[in-house]
Amino acid sequence: MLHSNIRKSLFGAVIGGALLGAGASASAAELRGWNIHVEDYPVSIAMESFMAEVAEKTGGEVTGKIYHNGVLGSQPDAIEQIRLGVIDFGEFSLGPMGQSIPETNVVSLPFIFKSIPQMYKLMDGEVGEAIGKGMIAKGIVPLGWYDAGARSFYNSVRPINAPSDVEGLKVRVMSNDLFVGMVESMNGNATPMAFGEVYQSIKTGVVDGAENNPPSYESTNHFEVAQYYSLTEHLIIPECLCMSLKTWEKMTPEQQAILKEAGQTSANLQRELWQAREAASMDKVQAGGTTVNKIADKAPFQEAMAPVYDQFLAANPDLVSLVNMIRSAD
Ligand code: BDP
Repeated sequence: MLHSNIRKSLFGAVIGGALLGAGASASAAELRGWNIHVEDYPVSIAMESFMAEVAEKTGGEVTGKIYHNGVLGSQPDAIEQIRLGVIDFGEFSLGPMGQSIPETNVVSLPFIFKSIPQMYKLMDGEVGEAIGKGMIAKGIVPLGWYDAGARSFYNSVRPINAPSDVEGLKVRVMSNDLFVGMVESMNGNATPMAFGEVYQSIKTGVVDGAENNPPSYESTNHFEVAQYYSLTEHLIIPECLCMSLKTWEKMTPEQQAILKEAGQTSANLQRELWQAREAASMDKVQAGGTTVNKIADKAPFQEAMAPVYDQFLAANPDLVSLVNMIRSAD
């Protein structure tokens, strides 16, 4: 499929050049966009609207194609590829970015944000700016912060009401040592694994469960194979629509301004769509047989996961002030 696209665009350029003269084929190549989610997911809809706005406002000079469903590769691989410019843009969770961009790890600390509105406020201000700087230094330019709600544990064995219920469970986590430490702090067995492999791994018993927000738990059908969903809401990890620095540097200042503006518009749209999808997903999983349990007091989970902070802060003294900035915010 990729090959035929490339052939098509080369063919188009040759025809354009031959018929219309050199100036007519000056339009930039079509950008390649990575997305892990299904096409009707809030992220996917917002990305499409971003690209449509960019195409329109640049008068067709910057166009792009978004490859949904993770067909361009797993998230950890795609993060490396966007840094190299093999992928031009994409929508990423900051979770798996932590392995290569330490600043992004501060939002992967359990219970760091007090609420989703607080996360929005901080990401749209100084905290987002500091994290964005770290990303740019590693070749990734953020264009908008997207919402991914809060992540909670689900599994096929038992509801989780207390940290001790995690003991002995095999839990899939995103690729990042922080999440391994988080599960181990409750004596669970953590397995880092690509998102696309989780359904089959739960089904065949390789793992007992995983943790994610309601739309991802639902859109992947994980709820069919892990029917206890326990609302620990231990991680509020923002996501970003971002562009490869290599691609960014090829854009004119006018095109960069359009990309930034469209990134922000798409973030606003995504946040709105997210609210509706979260509610719809909760309905769907419950209708599909999931048992949901709320956690009235999350303090025992916070206490159990505290060593994750201690280790992180000891290993990253330069990030202590950023962590404190978030923790002391209203
Ligand atoms: C989803 C994120 C996606 C991650 C996935 C995961 O939107 O970027 O890849 O979780 O758990 O919520 O891997």
